[in-house]
Amino acid sequence: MTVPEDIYEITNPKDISSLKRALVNRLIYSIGKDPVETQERDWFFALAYVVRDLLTLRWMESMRRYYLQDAKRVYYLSMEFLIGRALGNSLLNIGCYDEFKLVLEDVGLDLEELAETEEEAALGNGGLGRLAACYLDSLATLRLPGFGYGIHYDYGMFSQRIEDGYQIEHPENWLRYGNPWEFPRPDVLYRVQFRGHVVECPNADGKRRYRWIDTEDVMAMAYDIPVPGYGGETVNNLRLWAAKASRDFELKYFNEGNYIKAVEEKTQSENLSKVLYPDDTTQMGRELRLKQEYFFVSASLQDILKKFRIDQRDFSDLPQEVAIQLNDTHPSVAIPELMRILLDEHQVPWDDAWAITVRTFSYTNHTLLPEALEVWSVRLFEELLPRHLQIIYEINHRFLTEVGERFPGDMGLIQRVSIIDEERGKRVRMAHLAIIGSHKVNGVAALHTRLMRTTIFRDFARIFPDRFVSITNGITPRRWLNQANRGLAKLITETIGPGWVTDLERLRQLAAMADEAEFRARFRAVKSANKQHLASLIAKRLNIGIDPASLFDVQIKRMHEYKRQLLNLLHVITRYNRLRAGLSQDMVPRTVIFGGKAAPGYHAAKLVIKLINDVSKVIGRDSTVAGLLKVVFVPDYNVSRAMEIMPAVELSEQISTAGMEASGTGNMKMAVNGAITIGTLDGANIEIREKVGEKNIFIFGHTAEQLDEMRRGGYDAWRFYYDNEELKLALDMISTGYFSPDEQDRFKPLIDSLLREGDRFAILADYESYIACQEEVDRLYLDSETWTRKAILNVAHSGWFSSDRAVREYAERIWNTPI
Ligand code: B1H
Repeated sequence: MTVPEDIYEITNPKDISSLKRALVNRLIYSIGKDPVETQERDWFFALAYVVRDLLTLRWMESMRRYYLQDAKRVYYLSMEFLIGRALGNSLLNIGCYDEFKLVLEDVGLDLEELAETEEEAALGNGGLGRLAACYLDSLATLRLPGFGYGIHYDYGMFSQRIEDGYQIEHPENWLRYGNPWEFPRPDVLYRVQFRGHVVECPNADGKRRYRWIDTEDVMAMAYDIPVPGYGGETVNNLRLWAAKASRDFELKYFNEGNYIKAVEEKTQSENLSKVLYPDDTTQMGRELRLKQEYFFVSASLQDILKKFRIDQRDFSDLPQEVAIQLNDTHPSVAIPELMRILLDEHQVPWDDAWAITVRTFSYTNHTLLPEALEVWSVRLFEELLPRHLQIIYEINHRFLTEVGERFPGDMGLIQRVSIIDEERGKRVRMAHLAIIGSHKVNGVAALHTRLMRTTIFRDFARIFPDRFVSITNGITPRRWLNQANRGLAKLITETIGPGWVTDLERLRQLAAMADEAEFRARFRAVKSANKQHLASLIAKRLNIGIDPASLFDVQIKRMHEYKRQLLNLLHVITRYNRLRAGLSQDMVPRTVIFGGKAAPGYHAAKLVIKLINDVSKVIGRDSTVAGLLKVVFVPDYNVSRAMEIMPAVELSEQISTAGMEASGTGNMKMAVNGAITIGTLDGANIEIREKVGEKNIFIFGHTAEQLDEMRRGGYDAWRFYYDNEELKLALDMISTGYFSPDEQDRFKPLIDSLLREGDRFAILADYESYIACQEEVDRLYLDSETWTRKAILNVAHSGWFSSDRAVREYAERIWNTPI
């Protein structure tokens, strides 16, 4: 049916009075509140519904367009989508921000304030989840038919409170008041099987056929969240699955007359999508996690194949019509699942099924850290997914046979590349499965990809030389510059026009402006206003006063040993000692800001949070350094906090142990917001240096190769300790309770890990050059014109880090859906 245009409530989204009517209508008819007695949250929901309505029309148009174009679809499968708040982003993307601001003023409300009432969708841990959200934004902006699939967690990332300096985790019930952006789709429901067993039954044609029976099933119900591209033309979809009990349980127990038991079991199976695992870059190997993985993969594949109209089409067309990107190995059970569907449900011969599968899937690796690589015990796999284990064995058998033929006599090779790790009690190595079952495997920065090919996946790079590619991560300029930093966005637009929002390389035109004193002054004024704004937020929320004129030195990211927040603290303590020794000449007043969550079971990381807070307390109470040094830990770092902090950063701390941070993306956000990086030659820092120029970045520390060599020669932690008096002093202060007089050996475990347990993250080895580099930072900051010039050049040369560039590369080099 066709809908007459004049029936739409808002015919012109620039027409303030029709927007206002729509808003009040939503308030009355959707929320059920009288406008004369309405709370801020009601207005937020009313507004969100109006915006969603505007998105929905465009969303339907986009879907129709894709259908008519019969375009190849891209599906991004991810356990995490760290979306953040949606209101401001949606308004800016559809170009109605100012209009709605006026409408709200009309009813006595402030849009920015109202936006704060939105609960953020924190369905992710950190970089990996935020990357997925940035890529959805770029897919829509580039008008690509790209769809996210993930899990509709009831509880996303925990919220962090700090009590007595310690992290306390609190569950974050983000759906408490409902999610105004999502459409529940009770009619989009798929059955997902677990457990049971496999039987072999001969087919009519005499071929063997396998059936997976007597399973315990859970239903997956869809929730759709619209994803608006910039300009508002295209709106794509993120589909998240929630677990619903299947009716089987109920019938079984009801028949036995056990009503309570039936309801209990129902709750149990619905627990599957209850909570996000908060274990960034570590694998926990828990049964529920594997269930979550298969649950959303199974539902997504059923949905993808339904849209492909599987019953009317030839499977061999699948790779021309569909590309599926696996965001790390978390969804890699999709590979045996597609095989199972093709083999068991559609009787496709193995070789054909395998060719289709490999051409359809591609896999992004996000880390080389051994503790993050997913492995599942064969026993658990067999229990939960017996048919998949069989298929994995068959994939492995065929693969190893081929390898044996190509590299005869190399038994070590066979063992090393096998999907099954036989050494530590038989485990399924998901990365091996993902590599073997994908036509492309990508790393997320140049160094990361190189190390992937030469270290952990060296054997695979030999077997599949063309399979490994590098696609450096990117960030969306819509959220991270246009929305988060309105002041800088305005200055940029006034200078080079608005085109940069969808073509970030245009920022290069700012390079020439770096030499103009007037532009530098305006740029400095923007940064200064952003710093003042952050200072006022910190004053309001934490009751801490910081000096907006001091250098804002910022490390915000997950708490992890490899990210080396402890190295940053060693600099802070050294600086403190120098100031107290009266060495304050040439030293710039600094505010050192930390923010980040630690995995709840990660004791070392949690202890570092406590140390930051203890150091902050001691320094804060010492009047001799007042106005010269301050340490602030910002609690509950999340996407919203990031958007507040990024614009105010002057010094971006990217100080991971070389070779350990796959890419980093906060580094890009800060550079494009006019911060200067202090960092190691790690992850995307290397490419940031390449783009912004080595004169405009502070690089220190050992390279990955140097560390490797040092380790092979035997790493002598004590030598660094005895050779550097300032380092020795800082370490002794920590380990002897200078910052924790109430519990003197509180931090001894941290120091032991450095001195007695080999300093896995080379903090001691990099201390000296870090301190020297920080001295250079001070020198440069004293010359504010030169500092500003370099900061502008950082903005001007960060255009390449747009997620639009990254997504284009995926489209061209992996998905074969060029733009
Ligand atoms: C990254 C993860 C990750 N790498 C396991 N790996 C997780 C692994 O809950 N889990 O099981 C969660 C997350 N996350 C990050 O990905 C890298 O450390 C960053 O360097 C990188 O920028 C980011 C995006 O590629």
